[in-house]
Amino acid sequence: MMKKIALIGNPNTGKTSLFNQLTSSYAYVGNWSGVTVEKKVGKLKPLVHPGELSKYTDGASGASGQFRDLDGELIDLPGVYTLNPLTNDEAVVSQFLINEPFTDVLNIVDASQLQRNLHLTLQLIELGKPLVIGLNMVDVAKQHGMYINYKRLSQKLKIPVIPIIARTGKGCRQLTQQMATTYTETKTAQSFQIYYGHIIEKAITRIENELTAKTKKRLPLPARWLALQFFEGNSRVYDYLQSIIASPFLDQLYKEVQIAIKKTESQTIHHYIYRKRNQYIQSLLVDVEETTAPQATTLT
Ligand code: GDP
Ligand code: K
Ligand code: MG
Repeated sequence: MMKKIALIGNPNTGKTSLFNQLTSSYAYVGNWSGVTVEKKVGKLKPLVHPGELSKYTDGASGASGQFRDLDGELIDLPGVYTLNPLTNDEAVVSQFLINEPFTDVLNIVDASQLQRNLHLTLQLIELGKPLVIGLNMVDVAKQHGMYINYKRLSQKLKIPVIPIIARTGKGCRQLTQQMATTYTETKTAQSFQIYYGHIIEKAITRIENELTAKTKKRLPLPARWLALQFFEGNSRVYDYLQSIIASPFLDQLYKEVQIAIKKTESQTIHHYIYRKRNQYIQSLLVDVEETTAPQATTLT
């Protein structure tokens, strides 16, 4: 099967560097429709020769012992900190996720800026598509005396994490090998969930129920992701939802949740959801950030 892999990450995390390492030729270069934001699609190049396979099949990172050829395209999306479209770039990414057919997500994460980067990662996990994390800039993190225990990060998130240095290409073969390993969408969706508190959780269920009642269609994205993005104020997701659910229902529910969160938390829904993710990230970092090099670090 040909994979269409969306390359998503914060600005300046090495997306273009990684794109150039993983692709050989452009399948397409142009602009995203309606905006002057560059669209680049490249054909993945084979990075592992069958004779070398044993070196790159690392059981701990999730790859099975057998080499699988990776036939597919990589789509270089604009760098974003969140999916909530306040800028053109974020709008392009949200629009892409809702409307374009893609099979997998490759999330590039800056190891030296983990806390900031993981906000996007959590939203991509909620998306429920097969997801691999390319943990980039591990050399920069090391210069700061910081080591990310990527195996533990992978265990916690239940997502494959491959350390890379996109500038030199280190780790890229392992990354390709990991992406070639198939796993199901439901596995990602069930892998991990943040609990957003009873007000938000109840409201998510109401959106989920309304979607089930209003359409028999298979949704392109999980109802939970759509609901969370809607409550964060993602206007592209709102537009999508109101093609299925009547907008008075959405507006009324949003208002109720807004009032409830204001009353109990004295903040906006958007900030509340941000803070919930941040709390989780803080506790995660305690577990995965180390100041001495673990044995397994072989990249630098
Ligand atoms: P993008 O904005 O996400 O597309 O990031 P770029 O690929 O343009 O990279 C931003 C800068 O970081 C460039 O100067 C790259 O050479 C550099 N860079 C990318 N990956 C790495 C890495 O793993 N280590 C180091 N030290 N620099 C990197
Ligand atoms: K730069
Ligand atoms: Mg770039």
